[in-house]
Amino acid sequence: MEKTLIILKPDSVQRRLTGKIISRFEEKGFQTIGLKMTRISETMARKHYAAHQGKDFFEPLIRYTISAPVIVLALKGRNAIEVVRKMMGATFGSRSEPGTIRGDYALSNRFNLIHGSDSPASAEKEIGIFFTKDELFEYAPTDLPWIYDMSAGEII
Ligand code: IDP
Ligand code: MG
Repeated sequence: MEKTLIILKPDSVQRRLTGKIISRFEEKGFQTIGLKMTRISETMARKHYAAHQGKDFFEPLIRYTISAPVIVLALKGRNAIEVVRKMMGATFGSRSEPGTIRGDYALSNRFNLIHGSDSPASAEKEIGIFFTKDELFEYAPTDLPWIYDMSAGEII
């Protein structure tokens, strides 16, 4: 099972889309293991987006990220990183496929509603930036044997 870090960015909160977006992940079968509202500090934003430092969109991206509160989620599920990225859609709202979160709700190439980790290494790092150990929960969802076929002892 893989873990991933989601940020429902300031435009998701301002546009009251957070419930709809979280529902998509719940309905898919992901397990929420951490969730909170927070305001990202400039230091955290620069750390989170360090890979983009020096690019022309870096400073506006930082301003956007800290412009209003966000909701951060840690999700767990099979192949979570790739599946979540597919559900998010392409980076630019103007290019993302209908049926994806950005494709259905975003038009901007910057205000694109959501962040999702792009690799196991960044997921681990990002979950560590946004959640303390006691804000992450280990529990057995009662519907797990209906989300996956676990009848033969492995998870299919
Ligand atoms: P991702 O969020 O799909 O992983 P990244 O390339 O990691 O996309 O870029 C991080 C964020 O920076 C994007 O989600 C978007 O908000 C913003 N961004 C990326 N490219 C551009 C651009 O060319 N112009 C303006 N903003 C951009
Ligand atoms: Mg990215």
